[in-house]
Amino acid sequence: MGGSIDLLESARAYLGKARRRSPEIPPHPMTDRVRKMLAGDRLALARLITRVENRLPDVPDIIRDIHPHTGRAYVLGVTGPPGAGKSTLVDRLTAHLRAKGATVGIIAVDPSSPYTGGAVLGDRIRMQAHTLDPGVFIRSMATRGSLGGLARATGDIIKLMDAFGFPWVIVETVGVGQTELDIIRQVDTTVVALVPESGDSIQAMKAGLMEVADIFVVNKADRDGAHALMADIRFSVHLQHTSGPRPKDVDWEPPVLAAQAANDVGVAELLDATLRHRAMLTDSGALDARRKSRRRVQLDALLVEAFTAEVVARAETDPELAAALAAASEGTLDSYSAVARIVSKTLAQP
Ligand SMILES: Nc1nc2c(ncn2[C@@H]2O[C@H](COP(=O)(O)OP(=O)(O)OP(=O)(O)O)[C@@H](O)[C@H]2O)c(=O)[nH]1
Ligand SMILES: [Mg+2]
Repeated sequence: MGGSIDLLESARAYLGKARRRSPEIPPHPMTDRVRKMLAGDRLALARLITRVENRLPDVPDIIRDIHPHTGRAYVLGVTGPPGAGKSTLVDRLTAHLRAKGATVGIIAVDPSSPYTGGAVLGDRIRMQAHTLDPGVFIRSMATRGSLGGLARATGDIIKLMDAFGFPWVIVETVGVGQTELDIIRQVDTTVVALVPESGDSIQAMKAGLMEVADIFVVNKADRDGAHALMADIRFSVHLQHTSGPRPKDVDWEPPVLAAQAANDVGVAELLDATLRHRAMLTDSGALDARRKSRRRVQLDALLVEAFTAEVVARAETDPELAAALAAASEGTLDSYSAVARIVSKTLAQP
């Protein structure tokens, strides 16, 4: 419920913005902040991220202005159960990327935490080796009590970091709820980190994780049970790969690697696997195809929001529309008929 109210609010803000801009008034120039951000100002980047995170009304303008500068970053997702060592892995991966000369933007999302603190604060501490490095930018995000816009906000922050010029953007997220899956679907390569001791939670998460994982890494391989877990995952991965129900756009069997992130063991191999996955996606054309369909999914979601907001706004002065909405909510009219009525009425009047 909270999600759909969110959706409406953001759609209203979005439409409000679009409406205020009449054809004779030229679109306002790029804001100073966007210009500064594109010129490499980290403070401007941080402030733009805050605007996106808080879904302020100028987000559509920001995204429009940065759009020509996006599409260059490679986006890596790291997900897995709480405490699997995701932040430590991201920290070590970042060190390896920095050693190769690449700069890195990091987004740590914790959908379960309503406040910026706790685990997210932990992320800051674990990644503090990089806080003084101008080639690394770390941003933590919590839900602030609503999951509704978190995936979209993450997607928009990826765009900001991309436009800023980071060739690598790494997104860390916990678990596999719907919001996390929506977040992970926006990355190019997904690393799933598991640990020997997570036992039951792995079983519960396996279905969802199998679907999104491009690379598995069993972290804390210094602990008992790592080899058994790796064998178990390999078996499932192979089964899924050879007899999975869905047709695949690429022939890639997710490798299952071992790591001890805290000791920087296996991290170079993890980066190698990521680079191999990236090369495979790029060479096969799948990267382009996937990004295209991702953009289409985002467009469709925005269209639904914009149309819904338009209908709600018009219903305030159009009794027929208001009646159709009310009848559908009351249950006196079925929703298919209501939609047919609403769509034809709305499209008939520009
Ligand atoms: N023994 C061992 N401990 C590790 C290893 N890697 C990370 N840790 C420890 O595991 C704990 C959790 O690590 P994090 O990197 O915060 O894990 P996380 O998955 O980001 O945790 P959340 O973001 O809270 O879900 C920390 O105390 C790390 O030092 C490892 O390879 N071996
Ligand atoms: Mg973490």
